[in-house]
Amino acid sequence: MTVRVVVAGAVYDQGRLLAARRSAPPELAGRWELPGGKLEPGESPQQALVRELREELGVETEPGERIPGEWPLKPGLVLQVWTARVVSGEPRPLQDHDELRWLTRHELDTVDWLDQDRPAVAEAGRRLPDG
Ligand code: DCM
Repeated sequence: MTVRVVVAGAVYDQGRLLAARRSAPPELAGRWELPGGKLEPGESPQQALVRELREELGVETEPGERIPGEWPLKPGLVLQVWTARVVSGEPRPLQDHDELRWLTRHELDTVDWLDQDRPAVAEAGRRLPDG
């Protein structure tokens, strides 16, 4: 079976990490994630991330580094995470999400993250300032 990659962004701005609450599908709705989506054929993970964040949030972003690790989502689908920063626009929940929050390091546990995102969120949190 070919394994498809879902790429998600640990999007930083001013010492905070962006969390997005899913509105669909029903089994994921209400849970929080690092926004992203599936790679299209021929795309690099960074290209897919920039496209997904543009489609879902209406912002232009610049990918940074890969957060080490790869997490299974369901058979045939794995999650990879890259850091990114917003270079233009203000994120808005345009599709797939109904709320966005910018979280400081100390606020990371205040939302109900999808289980499969938790290791990446923990790793992303270590890159946030202490303050
Ligand atoms: N997904 C996830 N965690 C993320 C991003 C996506 O578990 N940070 C899952 C939800 C879907 C699949 O990946 O099952 C594809 O995502 P989307 O529907 O956003 O394209």
